[in-house]
Amino acid sequence: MRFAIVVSEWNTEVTEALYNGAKETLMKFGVKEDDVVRRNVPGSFELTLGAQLMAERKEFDGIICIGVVIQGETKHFDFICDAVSQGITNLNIKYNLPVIFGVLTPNTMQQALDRAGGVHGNKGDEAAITAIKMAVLKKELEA
Ligand code: RBF
Repeated sequence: MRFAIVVSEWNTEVTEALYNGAKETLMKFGVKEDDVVRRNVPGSFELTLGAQLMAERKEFDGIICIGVVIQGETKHFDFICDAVSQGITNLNIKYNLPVIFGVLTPNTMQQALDRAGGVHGNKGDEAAITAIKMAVLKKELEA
């Protein structure tokens, strides 16, 4: 299977840890390194278009979107989270393709770090497992 990972460049300390977790988990489950394609976007708001451009290539079994929007640090929190969650939902339906919401929406940077390889694990790993599960489900149901 082949996966795309789209990574937001805001809060890179966290998004890089999420990306590394996602990529390593895909590879742990047998995906080849050459079959994991990464592209960056400037911020989480751009994840929707980044994922759509990947979906248009028709070469991936799933797309993982990674971003971090910290509630306590931006008044734009609701606008960005609403836009990207709705945008990613729409892509799932438009392309009939797993497009995974790997976006953390914590109150503080510490809560983000706790979920990016800290005390609460790495949500990038979970995003990768979700992508694999949904890609397998799609293959089974479309076979
Ligand atoms: N992008 C993020 O991924 N996380 C953020 O916490 C975040 N905060 C932002 C706060 C403000 C005030 C603005 C203007 C943008 C922020 N962005 C953030 C960037 C946003 O996702 C997008 O890249 C820009 O709004 C350009 O479309």
